Amino acid sequence: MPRRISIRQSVMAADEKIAGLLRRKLSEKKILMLNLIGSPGAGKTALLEATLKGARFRSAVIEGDIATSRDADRIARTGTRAVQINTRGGCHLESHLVQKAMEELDLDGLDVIFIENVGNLVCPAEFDLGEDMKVAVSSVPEGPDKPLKYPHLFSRAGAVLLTKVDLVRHIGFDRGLFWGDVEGLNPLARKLEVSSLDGSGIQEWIDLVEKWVGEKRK
Ligand SMILES: Nc1nc2c(ncn2[C@@H]2O[C@H](COP(=O)(O)OP(=O)(O)OP(=O)(O)O)[C@@H](O)[C@H]2O)c(=O)[nH]1
Ligand SMILES: [Mg+2]
Ligand SMILES: [Zn+2]
Repeated sequence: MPRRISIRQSVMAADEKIAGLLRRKLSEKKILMLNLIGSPGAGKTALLEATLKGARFRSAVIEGDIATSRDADRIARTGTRAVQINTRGGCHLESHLVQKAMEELDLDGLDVIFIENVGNLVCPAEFDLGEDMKVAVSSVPEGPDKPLKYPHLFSRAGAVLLTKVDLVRHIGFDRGLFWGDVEGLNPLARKLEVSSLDGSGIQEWIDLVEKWVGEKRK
């Protein structure tokens, strides 16, 4: 049993080392990398589609899914370069997978790499992929109680996005509870409400990413 623990620790250590290498490379190339994390169906790909249609910065997307290239195909239809990683059962992305995907990208022409992690509110929060920031994506139909029930992601995220806010008038949502709990866990996180369906909040989100791109260039 102790042997098993030590193997796991060495795998984790190797992965952290790769994350460090990726972070250095991105820093050299002045590319911002955002790691989007949220439940299956929270609206991560829809958010990316809306972002890429409206953004002026040059982007690429790394898609993480257990199977299929459906999300990468959706991103490619916006005219943005997308690389699909299939984890074949793995419930989160690890840095060696991101490293492989990055080899497929022409880094010289890029301002931002968006990673869409495997749909999962739990373990993706534990893994460093070399990103500048984890972005928590939580949607209205999931309910407002999620931040305190899944605190690791919400407390580590640099930004928290509440998606599908167009649905509030149909199904209700206690915004006070949701944002109060996020604030309690993570007062420094940027907090935004968006709808990829009606476009509300999307420009504000794009402006925020653009500001981060500017900060990374300096
Ligand atoms: N009403 C509404 N529906 C949305 C919105 N964004 C996404 N959806 C719907 O939610 C469903 C899931 O959206 P996706 O963008 O595929 O979600 P995802 O988080 O990428 O899902 P996985 O990659 O499977 O984890 C789709 O049926 C979308 O049409 C939104 O802003 N409002
Ligand atoms: Mg998706
Ligand atoms: Zn996992």
